[in-house]
Amino acid sequence: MQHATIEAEPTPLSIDLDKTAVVIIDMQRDFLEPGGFGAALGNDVSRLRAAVSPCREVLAAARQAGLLVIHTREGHRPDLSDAPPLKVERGNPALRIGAPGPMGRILIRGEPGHDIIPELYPIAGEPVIDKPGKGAFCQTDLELMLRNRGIETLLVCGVTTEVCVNTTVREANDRGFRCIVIADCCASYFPEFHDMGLAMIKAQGGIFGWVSASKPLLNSLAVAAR
Ligand code: C5J
Repeated sequence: MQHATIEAEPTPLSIDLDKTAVVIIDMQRDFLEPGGFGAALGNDVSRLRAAVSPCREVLAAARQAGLLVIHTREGHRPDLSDAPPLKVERGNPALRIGAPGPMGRILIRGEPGHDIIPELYPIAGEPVIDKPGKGAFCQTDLELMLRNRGIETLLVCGVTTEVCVNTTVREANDRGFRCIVIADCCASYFPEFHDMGLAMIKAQGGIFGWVSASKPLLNSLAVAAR
């Protein structure tokens, strides 16, 4: 058993690294690059880039420490059979889920835009969870994978803070997992939603979880590795 103390809000935490996984949410071209789903919704996708470099550092440290790393991708089957019509039918028809775009059909599995950005690309052995919704536990085998490996704590990174990160953290919290959201490894198209999304997680004594940052986490992982 290898413990690490993590500086976090609302309280510092001691976690068992053997029971800890890094979960990287939806760092896909469709959300981070022009011409994808995020841009189709009218967002300035450049706002999400701030999370890439801290995520890379955490990913490298997690791999070095031998932590389980899980990646998620939001998207749908090419025939849209797993996409709720109400999700598809929103917005400009030319820019909807399944419409053709510069990175292939928007938010469709197997298309270039659906894939994870090269900087954070999974390596062999890192599970990739394809999810049809915002939460990573909804209609996926994520919970089964975590339970089979005895995971108790999730270090959560990714985009967007108030949508897929928050939804996943709430789902995880209700299932009894301890979530530590790594603030600078997350980002939103709306800075104020990023801040509020993190505030909501750590409020009321950590009602959904804890919030830390990449630097203290990297320091803790380095200490634990000695
Ligand atoms: C959104 C996500 N923003 N990954 N998805 O629709 O947060």
